[in-house]
Amino acid sequence: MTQTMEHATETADVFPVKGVDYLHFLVGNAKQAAHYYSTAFGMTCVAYRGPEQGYRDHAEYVLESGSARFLLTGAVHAGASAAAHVTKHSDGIGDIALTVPDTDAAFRHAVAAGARAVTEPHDLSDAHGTVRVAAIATYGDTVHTLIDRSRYDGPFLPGFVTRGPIVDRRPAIAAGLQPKRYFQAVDHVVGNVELGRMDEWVEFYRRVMGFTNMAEFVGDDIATDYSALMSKVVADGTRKVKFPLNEPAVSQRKSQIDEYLEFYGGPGAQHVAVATNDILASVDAMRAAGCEFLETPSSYYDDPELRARIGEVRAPIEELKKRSILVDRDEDGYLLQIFTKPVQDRPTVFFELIERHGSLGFGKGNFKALFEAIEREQELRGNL
Ligand code: TYF
Ligand code: FE
Repeated sequence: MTQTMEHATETADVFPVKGVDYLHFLVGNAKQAAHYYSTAFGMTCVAYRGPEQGYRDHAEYVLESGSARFLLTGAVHAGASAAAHVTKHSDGIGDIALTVPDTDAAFRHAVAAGARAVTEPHDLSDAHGTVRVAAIATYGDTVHTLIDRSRYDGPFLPGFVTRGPIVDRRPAIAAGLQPKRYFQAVDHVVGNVELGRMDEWVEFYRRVMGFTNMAEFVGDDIATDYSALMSKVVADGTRKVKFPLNEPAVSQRKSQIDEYLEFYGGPGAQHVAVATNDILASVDAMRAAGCEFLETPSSYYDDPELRARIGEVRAPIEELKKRSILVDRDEDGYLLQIFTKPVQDRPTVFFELIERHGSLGFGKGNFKALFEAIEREQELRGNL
């Protein structure tokens, strides 16, 4: 009886989400960014809109890899809104859009719970149908667009036209030189917020979206020892949408989060983790295309404690070592992960590739090695 009641309360989701709809990158040069995400990330261009379609302000490219979708927007004149975002932040993520079953209900709930309204619910239509969109503000200049696309079957959103791949990877795929897809989905999107404000944002996602705190966190103990950051993870009821939130921790060194906040010009999305089912092949292809990854010292792999802890994983440890791929294991299984260096000149947004084998965590066992690698980069930049 109690069981059933509890279950009933849990499933009465106040803010149901189907997943991350797209990540909106506002960039200085969308044409070149689309090329980079095609070549270095193996993504496929599927849609476009710009001046040719009567949109006078921006050129916008939609790239996909499995269910992961990036919208890349560049200003085509100085007064366009993307230009202001880029002037302040450089290339960055302005919108973490969520697919919802009912835009109006989600928006109403969010605003009643204290979220700032950015765009009131409205319809967008073209020959492919109608989508209903609205938007609310989150940390910094970042927003969450809320999209119901159940009545739409076009290539992306009304106004966009179908556009083919920017590079033809078919010969390389056929020759076995490149994986068909380097990743299949967005696993999590991390936000950096100001010192002392992490708990407010955890509370925001609880109140506004009904997200709950996942067990994984970086608390005071780890923060003071080596990480110089605190972190908590919020997720929707299905755990499909996961948002870790970081704040700087007070320590002797300058926190990597402080560095981000300084160079981004405020809070924002720090990294996007994409889920891959073959991290070795993906890393090889991305490296071959010029993507840079953080390096892991060989001592990480030679540590007998690590070897004992991780046990058997699906690839020989030597193969992971060659590529700087990290391993972590918890009670549910294990994961393989690796981090890129920042993907623009500012030390801000970067990516993570993650291959999960049961583990629902974020690589807690790797935090020390990872944060030391990030600090080596900070030092090279003169920001430590
Ligand atoms: O998403 C995570 O929690 C992991 C670890 O600045 C992490 O990817 C946490 C904080 C950070 C970099 C990586
Ligand atoms: Fe991560």
